[in-house]
Amino acid sequence: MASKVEKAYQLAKERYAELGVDTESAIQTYLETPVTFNAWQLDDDAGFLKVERGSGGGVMATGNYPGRARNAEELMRDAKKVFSLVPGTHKLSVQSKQIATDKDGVDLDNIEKEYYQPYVDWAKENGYGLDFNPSCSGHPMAGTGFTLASADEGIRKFWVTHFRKASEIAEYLGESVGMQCITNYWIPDGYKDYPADMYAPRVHLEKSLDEIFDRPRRLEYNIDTLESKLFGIGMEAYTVGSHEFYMGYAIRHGIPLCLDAGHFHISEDLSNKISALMLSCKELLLHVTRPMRWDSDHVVAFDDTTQAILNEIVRNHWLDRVHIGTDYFDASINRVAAGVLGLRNTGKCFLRALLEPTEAIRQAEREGNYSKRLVMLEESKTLPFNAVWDYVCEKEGLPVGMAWFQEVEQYEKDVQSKRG
Ligand code: RNT
Ligand code: ZN
Repeated sequence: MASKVEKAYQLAKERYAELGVDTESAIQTYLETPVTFNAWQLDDDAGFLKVERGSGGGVMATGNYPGRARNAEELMRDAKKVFSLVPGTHKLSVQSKQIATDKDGVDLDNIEKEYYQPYVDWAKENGYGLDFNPSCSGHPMAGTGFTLASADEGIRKFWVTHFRKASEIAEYLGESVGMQCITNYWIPDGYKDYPADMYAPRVHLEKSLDEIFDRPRRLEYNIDTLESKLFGIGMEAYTVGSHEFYMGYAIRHGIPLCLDAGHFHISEDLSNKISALMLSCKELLLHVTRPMRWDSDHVVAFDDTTQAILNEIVRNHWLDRVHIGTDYFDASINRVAAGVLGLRNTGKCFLRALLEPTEAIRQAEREGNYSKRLVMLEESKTLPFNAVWDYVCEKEGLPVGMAWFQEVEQYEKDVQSKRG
């Protein structure tokens, strides 16, 4: 006998079919397309290096909810729990500082691929992919506020070495896992107050990037992407790696950009930037996040801005050129719950985008019938999307509705609450 969920799905499927939408193919695309979850939600961006942590670095996890992952083993366990409660193909974006080794003396300029081998084994065993990023925040060598854009050759070289090594490791991750790795480069560099020279640090950054990319890269295994930002904590006046800086560099060198939804002025619309950039960039990486008043990285919600971003990629069939990743970290609630919720919300927006009767709406637009376009866009918001989502969860053997939360509560009791 068909379950309640199944019956609701059959009715929804008919409704969508009347509008020319094939729910089965939408579900298949949804399940096959990788979505990356940011591992720094689970360790509060702390990393596992034994070197003394520096302050600042432009980002900060706020909240002191107990039970964060204190090492790679705990991190993988938590990430696996997250993935087990979200339908789809999963990738974990690991930071270079999240080393999976106890070895003494490991620092960012001497990382080796074996320090990440446990992630490779874990990913292969579970059918996940891996993404990567070189991490600057909180490191003592970032203490002056400058890394790749530093005027100090010692500091600049340290970071160039780190980024070059990280890029090679990322290729190794992609090659051994069998799914291309996507790496995001983000550096905090900038000034708290207005500088007299905005140009020189950008010249240094350009030189560093040239040095990092000056090696034969194995793009089939990894692509590096450049992530700009308007400002960071403690860098309110000036950020070296601004949007214009990286856009220029990316286009000149054929390197993909990473667009973080929190890295623009709060009234700017990220979805509107994608089609403009796709004329000049072959590929993009997205950092889906929820900026509240500023780049606060709240847990992704099922909201209009996230929906608009996913709509844009799906409407234009860019799933092979625009890579979907998340970037949020909330340390004031259970981190696994935060992980599941943000990822499910990203997934819901993705599936809902795949279910939009886009062709019919575009037809109204081409005919200049903007009343009809608006009516259709509004009507499509209340189509029986949730019946399809529930069905995907049930079909994939996952809890339906908010039953996943009970599993997280149990996990908290059994695992996270026992951490010191
Ligand atoms: C920081 C950027 C960047 C980082 C990661 C860890 O503001 O958003 O994406 O969060 O590289
Ligand atoms: Zn980001």
